Amino acid sequence: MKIDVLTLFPEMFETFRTSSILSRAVANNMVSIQTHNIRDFAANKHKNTDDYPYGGGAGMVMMVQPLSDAIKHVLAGYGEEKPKVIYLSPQGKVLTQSLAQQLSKEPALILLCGHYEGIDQRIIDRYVDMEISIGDYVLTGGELPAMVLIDCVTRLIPGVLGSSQSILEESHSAGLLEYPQYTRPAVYDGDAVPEVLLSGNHKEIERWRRQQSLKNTLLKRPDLLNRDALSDEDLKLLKELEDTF
Ligand code: 4FV
Repeated sequence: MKIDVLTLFPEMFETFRTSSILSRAVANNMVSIQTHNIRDFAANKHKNTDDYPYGGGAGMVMMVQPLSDAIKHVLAGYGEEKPKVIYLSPQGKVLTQSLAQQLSKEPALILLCGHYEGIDQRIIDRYVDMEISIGDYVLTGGELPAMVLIDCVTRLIPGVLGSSQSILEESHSAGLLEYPQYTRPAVYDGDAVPEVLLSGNHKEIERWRRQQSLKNTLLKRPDLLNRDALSDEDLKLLKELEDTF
């Protein structure tokens, strides 16, 4: 996957792109992340990229010319198949695991990072295919949301993560939260790992983990628990659980 990021702060992506799983994916040419400094495309004498909002009001707005030329420059690098242009904004569709799965199938993405009060609406009307929000709160810029999106999307590209198995089991992938995890030592400061996990009885372990996922989801994110989508086995586990409450 090729990812082009349009930002006023390309340096923010340096450490991000060279750390952990992402750096390996980049090294294995499974992902390429190219940052473009929007200010490099500013055609005004002072290289300004923001200006006062028409109609007055607080704050500044990112100007249409630098953004438009930056987007056109990146799009010029693509043939027929244009990449999806995504603007990170609080007005966007909230990012979820299923949206991340959908985006992980795209050959290329262009991510637009806003700042100040936002960007000139004409950029959204003319170039933006999708607005995405990482959550209902306001940040100072779109860079962190862009990194969040890159992280959760690229790790879903087959081969980027060591085992695809772990993706299938993790929270949100199966619609349930994950089960508790433990590793050595078996007892720490008097706290022991649940016996079943040391039993080697994989059927029992699977059953315990499934019940724990149901329990975590019921207690922490009941909004995620769609009983109609649960198997009879899960409903039995859930009933057993609720009987203990
Ligand atoms: C945001 C979010 C976000 C709004 C004004 C940048 C800021 C500033 N982006 N999910 N939440 N963006 O708060 O994506 O331009």
